[in-house]
Amino acid sequence: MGVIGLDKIKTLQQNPANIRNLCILAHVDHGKTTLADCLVANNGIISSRLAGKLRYLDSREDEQVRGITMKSSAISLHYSTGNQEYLLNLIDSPGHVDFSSEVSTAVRLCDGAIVVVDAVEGVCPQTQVVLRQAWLENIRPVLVINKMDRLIMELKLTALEAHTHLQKILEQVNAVTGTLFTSKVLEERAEKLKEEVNRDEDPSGDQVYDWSAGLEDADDSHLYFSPDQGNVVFASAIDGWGFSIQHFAHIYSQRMGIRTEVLLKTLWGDFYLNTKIQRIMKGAQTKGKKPLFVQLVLDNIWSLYDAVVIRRDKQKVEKVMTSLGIKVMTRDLRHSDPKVLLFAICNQWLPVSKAVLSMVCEKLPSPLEMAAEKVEKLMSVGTRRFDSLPERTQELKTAFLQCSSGINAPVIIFVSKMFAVDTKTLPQKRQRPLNQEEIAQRREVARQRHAEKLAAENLERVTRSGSALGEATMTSLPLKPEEEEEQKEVFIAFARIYSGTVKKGQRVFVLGPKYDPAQGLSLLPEGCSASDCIPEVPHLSCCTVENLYLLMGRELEELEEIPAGNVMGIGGLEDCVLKTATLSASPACSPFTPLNFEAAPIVRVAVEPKHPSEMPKLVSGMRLLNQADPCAEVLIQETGEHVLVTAGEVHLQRCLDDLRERFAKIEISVSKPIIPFRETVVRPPKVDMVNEELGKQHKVAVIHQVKEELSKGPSSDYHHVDPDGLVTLTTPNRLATVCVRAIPLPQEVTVLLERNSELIRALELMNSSLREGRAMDINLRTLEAIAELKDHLQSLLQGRKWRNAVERIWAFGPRRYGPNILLNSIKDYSRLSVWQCLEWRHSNDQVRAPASPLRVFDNSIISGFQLATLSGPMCEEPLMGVCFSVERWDVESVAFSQNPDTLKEDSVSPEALRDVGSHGNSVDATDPERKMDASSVDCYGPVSGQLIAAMKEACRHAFQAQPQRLMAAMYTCEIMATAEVLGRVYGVLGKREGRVLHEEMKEGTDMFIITAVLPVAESFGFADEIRKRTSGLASPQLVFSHWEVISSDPYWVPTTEEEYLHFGEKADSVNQALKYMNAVRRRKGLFVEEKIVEHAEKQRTLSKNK
Ligand SMILES: Nc1nc2c(ncn2[C@@H]2O[C@H](COP(=O)(O)OP(=O)(O)OP(=O)(O)O)[C@@H](O)[C@H]2O)c(=O)[nH]1
Ligand SMILES: [Mg+2]
Repeated sequence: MGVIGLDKIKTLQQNPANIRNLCILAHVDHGKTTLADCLVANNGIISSRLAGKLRYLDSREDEQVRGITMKSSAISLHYSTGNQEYLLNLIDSPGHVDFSSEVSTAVRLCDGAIVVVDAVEGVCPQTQVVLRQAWLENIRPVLVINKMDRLIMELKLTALEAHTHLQKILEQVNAVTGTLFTSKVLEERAEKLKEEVNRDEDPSGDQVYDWSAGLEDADDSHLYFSPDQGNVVFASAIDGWGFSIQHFAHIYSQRMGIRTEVLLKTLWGDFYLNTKIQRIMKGAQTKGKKPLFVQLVLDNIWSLYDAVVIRRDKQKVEKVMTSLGIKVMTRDLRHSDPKVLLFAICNQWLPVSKAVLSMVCEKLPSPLEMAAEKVEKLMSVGTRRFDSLPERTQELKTAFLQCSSGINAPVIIFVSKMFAVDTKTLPQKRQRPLNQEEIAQRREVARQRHAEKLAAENLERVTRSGSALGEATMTSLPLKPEEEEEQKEVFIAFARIYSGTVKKGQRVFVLGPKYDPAQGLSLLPEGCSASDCIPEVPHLSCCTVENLYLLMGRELEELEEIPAGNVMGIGGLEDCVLKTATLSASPACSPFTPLNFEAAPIVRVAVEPKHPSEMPKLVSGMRLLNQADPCAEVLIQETGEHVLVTAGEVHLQRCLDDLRERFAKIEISVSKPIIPFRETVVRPPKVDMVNEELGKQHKVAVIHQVKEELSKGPSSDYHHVDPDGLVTLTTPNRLATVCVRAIPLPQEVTVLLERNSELIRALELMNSSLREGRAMDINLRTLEAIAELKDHLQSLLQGRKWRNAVERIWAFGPRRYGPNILLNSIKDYSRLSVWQCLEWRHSNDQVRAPASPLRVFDNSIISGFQLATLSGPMCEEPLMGVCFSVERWDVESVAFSQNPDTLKEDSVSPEALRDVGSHGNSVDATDPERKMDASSVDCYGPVSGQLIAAMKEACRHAFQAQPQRLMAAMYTCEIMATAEVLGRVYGVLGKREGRVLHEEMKEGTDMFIITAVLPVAESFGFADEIRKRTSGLASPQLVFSHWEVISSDPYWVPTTEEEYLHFGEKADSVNQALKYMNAVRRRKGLFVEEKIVEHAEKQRTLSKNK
């Protein structure tokens, strides 16, 4: 527990004004955990000699071995400055992209963040990501520029050069926050303007003025990082030093008699000291003078490094030490490694912990200062607006803002993740030092036991009967199950309490993400609590807070109660909380918005136990893993395979290790990663495979041949394919016919749909609630976004082919929000458009669909389309970027009689109604043809079902009638490498089908930054290979970026004369798309057309070379 007692922390927890909840964020390896070590050492939890080497918060073995953090973990620290004492709940987060979900769980619980940037590498991709995450959660950041020693020792910059370099880094960081800020202000301004436009007749005059005024008026001073604002610390965590310019301003104001305020303003910037007139002047750069920062700050550090590490000048070192008033132990002074001496000096002169902690206490907000905007954001889920929530829910906002821990304050807690710990490490199981009383008690128990034993022995000697023995063995038996239990993992919820005081044993409501407070309040009796017996409410359950813990890195301390504003661990929730949850004592509370995850899980593998009998263990292990990881997903596929989906290779490795060693504890075998593909169609190519333009004649020949093949195939009287790709299909009972054509969507449209899938999902939800006549609170912003999406689609879908297409969109798919479109091109069939919710807003009235007999089967067409887009004909992967246009659709009137829905519809033709007999499906027996139809219906099932199948098949055939392509998932990666290894990096990229997008030199260093894209299919082992080939100098991070069409046609066979000449008759050169496609088909157990060995004798000629 360190030097600070638990009691002290308990008292500090009561005073939210002096609590800081913060996390450390950065790109991978920029030194977060090392910095955390220094802060932890300041509390005496670890020795300061080990600070930076131990990486105390990396408590897992694999974290220590690999040297990267994989889980975010929290520790409570104490810091006192002046007469104030603070409690800091510090969360260290991982920087590797694979674990960015852990960052999301950390930022949610914090009010502030320390953003760490490597002084050499500067702003890296993950730095931008974490800055954005901090921004999205409205938490205030401060900056630590770490690894300053590398500027001296590695880059060998002079102090002046280092100053310029640091300025550039600050500019880069501020540019990122600047963009985030501007976009937000402009968005808000645009909103306000819109309102003004509505009110004002002619707003054009002051529009421009208002627009710029928005940016200027908005207070962004707290937002930018600048040393004179006091929110930047320069540090070298490994050497134990760090400072803010405040520190030096205080020193020099005493020494030089300049006021501190003046020094604070001038120490960072273009100022210099004019020694002649003893004044600080502006314009150091133009006059070629040393800026103050270099002269008064950096020069001192540079000369210390020079004396201690570079020249090892003992006398100078001693001189410096006496001038700074520092004493070090002789052991350190004589140590063979100069870094030890350096650490000893720096740690006393400029202790990094003090610099960082005082900045944190001064600049980061306490839980009392939570912004109202943040509360509203947390409480309004999805499309729901804050002001549409029930009044009692809105009142809870004050509870958040007050952060009161009084008895009347409702308990509100958010659990951002569940983490597993070994039961052995729980404080309940840990041995504590005993106090006098306990020792006396134990002594008494031992004495009694001894006496009993003696008595038993005596008894045994006297009676010699078996019964006494039997009893003795019996008493020792019950120990065993306990031992087994010891091995178990328990789940602790990683949580923060926003209001009230939570007590051990308290009952609270668990609000699921879909819980609606309005519904809850109406169903529950007034004033009920979680301990009452309550009626069933959807997405609401109750649980008991069994244990409360203070999180202390590797250890936990048990607490009885925790007041508002603190980060904590809760035990006993594993049965009611899966990954995240909102806990509250009041059913009026609304669930918090879900966490923002930056990376979607993409790498999937199938796992199975080595010994089939251990399947149940694997299943329960996978369940635990799913709960313990915020991002990993566990699925059971229709084929019965157990699939694990992870964010990347490193994450996968960690999940598998966890499964093997902690959760399932069995040997497992793991399939090769399952690589996702998409299927699409493209426009017919203009050139052939040898880049010869396909002339008209050729084209005709090619198409002719292809069409011939097609028509030879499955075409029958149920199914017909036109030469231009229009597919006509009739249901087996011949009652319904659909004509469908597949058209490739322009790429921009696909990207737009893909990016807006959440919005489309919201649109679909609104439509369905409109259709069912349910009232729904619709967020105006969402509606605007939908209208914007519609406009955007309209602007992208131009040309004759797409005339009026946006209005005619019937559905999106698969799953109703995917990147494929179903288009209604039927001449005389009108239906409600997917954009009906937009019109609903204007008319404020239930929109009625135009009457049409076909409406009854509308859903069958949509379902068929959803099925077709979910798995395509190439290798049963989802489709992407395909538009299916339904051009004709006939349903025989007799079909309506088979559909019981018809009765409810008022729009059906009278003829159809007449057909409905008294026995439901039976029809007029006097008509012989009808009779035959009816019997055929019986054997093929209901018409709606047949129509689904027919539509699905029609889509598949229409798809096959176009040139088909596979789409591959692509990663982007940014690789930093020195010039020497650049060639090898290119080599590895080339071998794996990667493509370099651009390459630039990082300013001030000899590093190149290469941005490249790489197919996911080729990425396994990529990071390792790069690291090996470059001797560890370059290490890439892969982030999923987009889907890309693989240009080669998997079904390609040579058709033109040139192609025959070039590729030969067999054309068996490598076809990447075919290779991928066959691999997927093989995995799924589908038929793979393969030539095994065609001309066996030819192989002999090959071996002649040997
Ligand atoms: N030269 C130098 N190296 C440092 C400094 N701080 C940390 N390092 C080294 O940088 C490496 C990474 O440090 P970590 O603290 O593990 O980095 P991290 O940001 O926690 O990394 P992840 O958690 O994996 O994202 C280690 O080898 C440290 O020794 C520093 O100030 N100077
Ligand atoms: Mg770390």
